[in-house]
Amino acid sequence: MIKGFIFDLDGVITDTAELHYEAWKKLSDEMGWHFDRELNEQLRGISRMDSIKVIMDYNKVTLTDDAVVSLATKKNDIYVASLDTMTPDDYLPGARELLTHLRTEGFSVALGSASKNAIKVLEQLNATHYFDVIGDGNSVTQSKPAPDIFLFAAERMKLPANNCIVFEDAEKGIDAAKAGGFYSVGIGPEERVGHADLRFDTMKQATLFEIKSFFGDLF
Ligand code: B16
Ligand code: MG
Repeated sequence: MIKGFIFDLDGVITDTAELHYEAWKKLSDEMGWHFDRELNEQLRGISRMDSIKVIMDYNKVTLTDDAVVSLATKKNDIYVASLDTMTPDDYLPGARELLTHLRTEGFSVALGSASKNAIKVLEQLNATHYFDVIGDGNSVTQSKPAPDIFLFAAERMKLPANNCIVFEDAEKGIDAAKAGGFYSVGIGPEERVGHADLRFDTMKQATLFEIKSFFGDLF
């Protein structure tokens, strides 16, 4: 039986990918590194330190560990400052409606994000009250495609994995949900999240009615 929902943040609740892009672009321009939207796509759902490694590998750059940490921190300072512009108008269309519906129907709801800034993002959106549990980049050490963040969220909700549906926009996020034994809903194109149990192009289509219709007897 489905009793809980676990939501990724960037690409599911809100589109912080654009703000991440602008911050990485600013850092890359300063460093003389190539960085474009295609490369940004590869950073979807992966941690900050894994992200800078992807950018450095692409640019065939090697630096000391301390230098890498300091550059990742610089990017984060740019990103965090840009979050101040985020408001409750910045939910992805359909996300707030689904969260509200889940609350009224009494489901347990958790966040399962790779971001260490998830609490700040939820505060900017005024979304904290929708979540019983917050799992973020500070909750576990192994990032997606390891299932740890979703297992953390389920455990805190006191639910087994097969009582929960994970919402994810990243290929590695769906991999993580499957590895943990969760049901999964992918948000985005077939080539990215086609391996989810159920897929929608956008959150707007992901209504509780559609989800219940698909998972049928599990509700
Ligand atoms: P931070 P999600 C992820 O969020 C982003 O998709 C990814 O691009 C970012 O690198 C990661 O959070 C870490 O974010 O630098 O704020 O800790 O999709 O897991 O909600
Ligand atoms: Mg995401």
